[in-house]
Amino acid sequence: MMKLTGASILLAAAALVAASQTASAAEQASAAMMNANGESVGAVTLSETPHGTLLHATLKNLPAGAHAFHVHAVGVCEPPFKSAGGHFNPAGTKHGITSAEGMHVGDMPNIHVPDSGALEIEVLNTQLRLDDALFDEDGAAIVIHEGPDDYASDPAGAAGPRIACGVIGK
Ligand SMILES: [Cu+2]
Ligand SMILES: [Zn+2]
Repeated sequence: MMKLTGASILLAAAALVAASQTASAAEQASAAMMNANGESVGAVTLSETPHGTLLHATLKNLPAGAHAFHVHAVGVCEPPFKSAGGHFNPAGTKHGITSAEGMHVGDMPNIHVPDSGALEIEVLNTQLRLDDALFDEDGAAIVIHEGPDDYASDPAGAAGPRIACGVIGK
């Protein structure tokens, strides 16, 4: 007959906790979004899945209309956010969801902000991983532009100035 001592029960409990931590250790990251005045415009959480990375954006205080929504290559958000560099593009391809020579890993569909200025969306970026390429020495950022991405113009979709930025951090 097996005898469970207090110590073995504790060990079993510790193993269960370790297992559940592994299960939920799916990589996660987030970005606090701010506009050029340094005001919060919400946040984006990023969760790696077996099929890419799910971005969940809860946004506010944005101008109504269509705006480009990208992952940029540098994790520095200093207005006017040129500091965030170009689109995250580890494979050295061209820009654009509709471009045959595209697309960048950082390219994603436009967001459409209603008159309230608030929007909650989820988008799956099937190419993005929360790996060492994203979290390289200079980091990465989420950027929202004044205009929509035309999904074709290299290198940035002719989306105009950058109106919000958030450094992606774990
Ligand atoms: Cu951009
Ligand atoms: Zn791009």
